Amino acid sequence: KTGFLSRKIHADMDGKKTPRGKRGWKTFYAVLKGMILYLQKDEYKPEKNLSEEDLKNAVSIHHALAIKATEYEKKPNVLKLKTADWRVFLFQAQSPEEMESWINKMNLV
Ligand code: I3P
Repeated sequence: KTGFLSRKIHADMDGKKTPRGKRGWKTFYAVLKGMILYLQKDEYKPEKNLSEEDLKNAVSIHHALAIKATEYEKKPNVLKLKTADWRVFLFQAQSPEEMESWINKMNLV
């Protein structure tokens, strides 16, 4: 699955709240491939390799849990992803259908 997702990092690897200055929203072209969610700066181009930045932003969704972020009311279509290493991300999808679809696909692996 691919599509645009805006990401907010809510908690870091230790489960602690992400510090101020690093809590902003950022839009990526997301590619869910196997157990990895790639968050790329630009739309995928087959002739181009992933940049170092893209690899750093990739998230393992093995043993992760995706749910609708019902408690987050500032933006619509936001899902919450908790990873196995205790990170927490918010992702805003482009429609309610897209959000549901991302949640289902993320929880499938
Ligand atoms: C954050 C940025 C986010 C905001 C967050 C701020 O600042 O303004 O948009 O989240 O608030 O800390 P920075 O870019 O300097 O990290 P919201 O959009 O959800 O308000 P928060 O700390 O209450 O999460």
